[in-house]
Amino acid sequence: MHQLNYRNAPPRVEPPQSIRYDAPPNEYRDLAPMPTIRSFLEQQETAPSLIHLFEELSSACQDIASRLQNAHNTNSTGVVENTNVQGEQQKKMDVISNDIIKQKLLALEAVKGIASEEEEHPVAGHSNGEYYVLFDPLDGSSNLDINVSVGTIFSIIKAKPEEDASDEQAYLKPGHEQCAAGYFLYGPSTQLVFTTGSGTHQFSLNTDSGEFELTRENILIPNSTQEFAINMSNQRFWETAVQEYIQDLLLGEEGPIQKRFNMRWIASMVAEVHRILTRGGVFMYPKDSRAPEKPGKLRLMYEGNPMAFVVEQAQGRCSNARNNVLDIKPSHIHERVAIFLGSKEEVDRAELYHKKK
Ligand code: P6P
Repeated sequence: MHQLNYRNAPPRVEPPQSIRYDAPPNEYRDLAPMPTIRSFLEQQETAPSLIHLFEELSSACQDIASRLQNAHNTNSTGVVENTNVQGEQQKKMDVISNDIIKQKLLALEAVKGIASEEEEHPVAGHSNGEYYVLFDPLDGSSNLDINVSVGTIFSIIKAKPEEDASDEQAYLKPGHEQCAAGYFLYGPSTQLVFTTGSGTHQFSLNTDSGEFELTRENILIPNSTQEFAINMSNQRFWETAVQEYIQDLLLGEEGPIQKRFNMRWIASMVAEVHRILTRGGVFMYPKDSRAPEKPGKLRLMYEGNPMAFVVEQAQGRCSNARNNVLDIKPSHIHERVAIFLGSKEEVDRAELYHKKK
């Protein structure tokens, strides 16, 4: 069992190795408590204001997790009348989750402003705040009524004192400028996965203590995989390069890739990314001829960029099939992007099929 005692821990050694922590039996917990968000980030010498932001965001998402547990009992899985800026029908829990996170973050001195999938425009916070927080409060909420995992995705970028936090231009920084990013996954357990630029790490909510505890440090995505995720019902709308790539995946051993593939599609990006961080794979949401003016379905600022940061810090890749997502210069806050994300070998291969075209 890996030594859990973090008191006077030696400096972290590189290169990172992926470590799964076997929690000590409860009777030993007081001797070697599991690292928490605070103890872990303090050991990484993270700015105290960012640690506090993480703690407050985690508290908000714990609240969301507990409300989701009772969503069916409180008739909260349905839709509300209005549609959001995306033109999508809003779920009650979308609105509730957005309000919980927005209220918690705007109360923080460190937050200069927020942008949300559920808000048409950014909302200014404290004028001296150091950070902008962009988030999708409840991704995959169409799964709520069937009780399938959903999640919160967040991206944190440094603010500049002279910027106007009510102007979306202030938020439009390429993904490689993020200082932190991650997601909360509301499933059989509540998980938090994040990066601050020093690896990608997983914390699991201990419902007894109410603490998120480190359960996987320096997650590494396997370089190759035999599992892909795409919504096959859109096949006729994809670009030729995507059709040919997926066709070759389906040909398995008899095809040019010469190995059998399995397929998954959960229709909840957070769950797909978590599977890929757990066992590898490639997740794709390509451009679609039904909406040729849109580069993809998923949103760059609060889905593509945060997931790209998390995945790249776990030695995977995230591309729009032509460029690294993290290098895209954003042009508006709700901009969409095509996503090819996960095991490096398959993201590289998907790009190659596009280059040939
Ligand atoms: P489709 C959820 O609505 C979402 O934004 C992602 O979480 C998910 O991967 C995708 O859309 C599912 O899209 O077209 O299969 O319903």
